[in-house]
Amino acid sequence: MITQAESPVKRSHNELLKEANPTLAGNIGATLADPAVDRFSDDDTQFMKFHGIYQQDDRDKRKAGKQYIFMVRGRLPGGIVPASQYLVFDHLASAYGNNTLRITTRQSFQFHGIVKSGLGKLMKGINDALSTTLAACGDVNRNVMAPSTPATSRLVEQVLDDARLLSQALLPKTSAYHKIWVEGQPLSLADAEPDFEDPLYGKTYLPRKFKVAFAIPPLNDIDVFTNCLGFIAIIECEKLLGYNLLAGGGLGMSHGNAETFPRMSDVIGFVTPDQIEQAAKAVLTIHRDFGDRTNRKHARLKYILEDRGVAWFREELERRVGFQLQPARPFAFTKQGDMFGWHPQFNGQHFLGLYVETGRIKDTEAVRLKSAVRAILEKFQTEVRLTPSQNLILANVASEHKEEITQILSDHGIDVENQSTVIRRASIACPALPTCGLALAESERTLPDVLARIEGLLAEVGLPSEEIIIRMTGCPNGCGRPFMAEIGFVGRAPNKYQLYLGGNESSTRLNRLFKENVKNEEIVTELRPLVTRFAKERTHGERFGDWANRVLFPETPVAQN
Ligand code: SRM
Ligand code: SF4
Repeated sequence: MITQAESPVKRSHNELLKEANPTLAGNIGATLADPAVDRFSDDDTQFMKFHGIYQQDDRDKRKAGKQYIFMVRGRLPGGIVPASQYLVFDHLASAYGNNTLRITTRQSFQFHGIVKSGLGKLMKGINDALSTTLAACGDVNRNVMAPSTPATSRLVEQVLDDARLLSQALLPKTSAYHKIWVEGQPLSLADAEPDFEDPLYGKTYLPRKFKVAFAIPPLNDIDVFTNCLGFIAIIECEKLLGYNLLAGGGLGMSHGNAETFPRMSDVIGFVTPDQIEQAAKAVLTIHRDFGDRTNRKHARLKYILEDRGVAWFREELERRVGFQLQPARPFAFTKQGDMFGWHPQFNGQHFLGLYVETGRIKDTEAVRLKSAVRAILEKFQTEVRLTPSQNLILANVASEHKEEITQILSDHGIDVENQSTVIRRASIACPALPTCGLALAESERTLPDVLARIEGLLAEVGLPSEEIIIRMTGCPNGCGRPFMAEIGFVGRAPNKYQLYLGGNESSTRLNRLFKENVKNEEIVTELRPLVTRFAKERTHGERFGDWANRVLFPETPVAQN
């Protein structure tokens, strides 16, 4: 078989870069050690992604010339963060970043605003805390998601273990990361090892990023259908029988490029827990061998599924694993989202769900969330869990500590019983401006105000406590998964958004484009006739997304798992 990597067609620049420097070291170590430069070369920024680092600049300050800053993304399978690690991250964010920790939509942390002189120290600090940023970005498997809420099922911990297993099994084996960031070696292009070959990824890794997630029905909090590879836990009589394997999900698209589109994954079959590693490696190598290495916009696994079909994919997967997948088992998702406030766990302990506005853990004058979490962890060594909706869980809390934790939060401006409104708690925003180089419009900085206006509108039409899942992103890459929301705002141009409508509560349906260019200040005017009709026409208990899907797009049904 001729793989894409061997095909004579013109490969993208990234492919040639990886092939020439398969340890992914580039010139990073040497540039890091050179205090005279404030940035890395364009080629090195591609390698740095595999190390979990993005070179950015503060776009608010561009007029005065580019000021380079770095974003560092952690790798935290299932979003689990022991207290000792969290406290290190908290310190590193203040010492070398912009004094915030941002929870990502894949249950990890991002540090923003790091200048080059602090980058090495921050990276060393993360690794000294026995955490890593390796493969948090780049053409490899990314952070593996899994339900982290301790009340989701008694089997949460078992599923988390499987997520950790795959996270480890799919890690690239290059030693360059350790040499540069832990040992401080000034590796340069002269040290390139062109013969190095990763046992799983080969010399050129994947054509594009690869994403894995686990879900435990009936909760689809991790948006399992949006991942390249998904595992839906099948549980009977409190026993994990195995997983339905899904493949080919992904949301990123580009405006005006019909070759790119959001896609929900297909259900391929059922595997037992001892088969997941083999199956995951086989799916990953299908992407490796058949993905488009000529066009990075068309290189995700989802396009292989779209172009070659499920039957071909299943056959190829079975050929690689050497066994037949069992037929998929029945499953049903009914909801997504997080639990807030205090809740009992199955083991007699408790957890506290904390709302984090747009995922940014920070201190403001009124709400000092960053200081509060630090104070709680310093005193009780509480485990932190990050959720896919960018919220935070304090887990495994003993009954006798609940009151004091509630008091510490209250002293920092957080009322545990009344943390936020239903609309805000169900929302997501990506970072967008000023750090994201791809942002076409604001997201994180504008969503709170947009939500306030939508809340006003809902009160006006007599629905003051209606939950609507609203997500906003600064561009169509879809980092905040807007294409699954009941209302999705997708950045089109400065101050302008596409309006998508019709996602559902269980996140099992893509929404549809309703309007192309909506100015930020016209969002409420645009939504008013819709929510007014919804308030009058909805069937009993019908949600806005279901109403919009039924009424606004009656003749173009989309797949619903
Ligand atoms: Fe993303 C690129 C932020 C989840 C699809 N994403 C980016 C970059 C790195 C911009 C860049 O390439 O220069 C953004 C950094 C902004 C900043 O300043 O921090 C960025 N993505 C994020 C995060 C932080 C958003 C958030 O609000 O939390 C999420 C980090 C997750 C993590 O911990 O790994 C994040 N990105 C997602 C998701 C959602 C998911 O995975 O569940 C998606 C859609 C699902 C998918 O992959 O299809 C997503 N990000 C993209 C894409 C489009 C990829 C494509 O197939 O076309 C890009 C652009 C790219 O890769 O070239 C992108
Ligand atoms: Fe940046 Fe676009 Fe992702 Fe938002 S959706 S973080 S603007 S790439």
